[in-house]
Amino acid sequence: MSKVAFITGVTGQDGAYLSEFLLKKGYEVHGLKRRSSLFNTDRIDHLYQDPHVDHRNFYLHYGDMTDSTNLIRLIKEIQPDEIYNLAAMSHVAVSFEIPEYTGNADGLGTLRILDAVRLLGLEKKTRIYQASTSELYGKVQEVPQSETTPFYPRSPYAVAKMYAYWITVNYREAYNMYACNGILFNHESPIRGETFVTRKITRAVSRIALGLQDKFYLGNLDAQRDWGHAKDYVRMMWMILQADEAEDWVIATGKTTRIRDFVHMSFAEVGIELEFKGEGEAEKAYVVKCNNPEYQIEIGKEVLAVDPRYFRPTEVELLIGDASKAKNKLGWECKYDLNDLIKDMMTSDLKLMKKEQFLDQSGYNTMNYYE
Ligand code: NDP
Ligand code: GDR
Repeated sequence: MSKVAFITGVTGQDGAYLSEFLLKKGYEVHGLKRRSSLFNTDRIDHLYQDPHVDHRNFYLHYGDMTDSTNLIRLIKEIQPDEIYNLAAMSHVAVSFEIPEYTGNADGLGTLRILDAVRLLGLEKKTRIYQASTSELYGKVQEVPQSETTPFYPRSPYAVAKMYAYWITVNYREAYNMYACNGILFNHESPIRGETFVTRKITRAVSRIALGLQDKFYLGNLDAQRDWGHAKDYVRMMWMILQADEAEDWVIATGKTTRIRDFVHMSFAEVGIELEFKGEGEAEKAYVVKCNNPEYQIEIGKEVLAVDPRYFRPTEVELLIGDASKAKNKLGWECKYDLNDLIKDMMTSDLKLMKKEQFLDQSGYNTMNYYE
């Protein structure tokens, strides 16, 4: 009998990679997807199976983290061996705009999953992975950050995730459930949401190199993040649920990089060298050299400016994780470093933008919305 997994947030970056990973391992995978007015399954369309054929191993169910009865009914039907609770309003800046919804989906949503398992008497059968986050560390208390570093959340998102973290620990201790927090540091990929900073950069750099866009805008260029590749991190989610004991785990690369250096490195992938001038809100980046004749870009061109509208009311300035526990006890290691990650993202975005360039040159309107 194959194991059965239920993934909330299946249409997101991690949900898509985790589905691929578990299907390869022979799991039957069930995913929770939201109803939307447009198709929202781009990232998992290659896994889709026609519901009219027999012997499927990938199923999608409509649902929402804010709907308890929906979650109880689905978990009752699916009887999962493992639940990966990845669904969340995951954008830190947006959580300042929709704090109540964020608390409901990200905080109470986690309670709904845990309580559904308890209510259905599945405590002994079902193992639960909770997508916790390095955002819990927030205002720097200690570096590098490990499982014992105190939390100091700095956004409605992080506060909601802090509730989710502790309710997971509480259900483990109160009801002897196998429930774990993976405290994952930032992880990115070619299918990262377009409004997170890494993907915003790799998309904009590709468009600028191909002449589809002149410049782009960012907020805080000095924040530092510990960036890994999502493929490495979903493998770890699975490893966490295979451990003998239910525990909480930090997953990180142990290296941190400033946003401005991610910008430099992404432009370097297309042979463009930049110089940053000015300070704070007046800071801008200009092209100083182009080593790749494929890209016709003017020397001295301004390609990046700071826009304070991307500043956050409270910022997380420095994240750098210590994943020694996961390395020593679970044998986890990253296959990708930051250079590999940027190469992967730039290769993919250049390919996508070349399609856009073709449409543009053929007289069709292409994307004109930037966030
Ligand atoms: P994404 O934003 O790419 O995906 C989030 C998923 O949650 C999407 O499938 C989204 O659906 C779904 N979702 C959002 N709200 C609801 C809701 N109310 N009900 C049901 N589904 C909902 O996030 P990632 O894949 O990057 O991250 C996965 C999880 O890990 C999230 O919980 C995130 O907070 C957490 N995390 C992420 C890190 C990262 O660096 N990527 C680091 C640490 C933690 P739709 O597609 O319809 O929007
Ligand atoms: P983060 O990721 O907030 O760390 O949360 P994001 O990529 O949004 O921001 C990283 C840093 O970049 C700065 N920044 C900008 N960010 C965005 N999105 N857009 C900009 O224009 C911009 N300019 C500068 C930010 O201020 C910040 O310091 C991600 C999410 O995946 C969470 O769900 C997850 O929990 C954490 O990572 C770990």
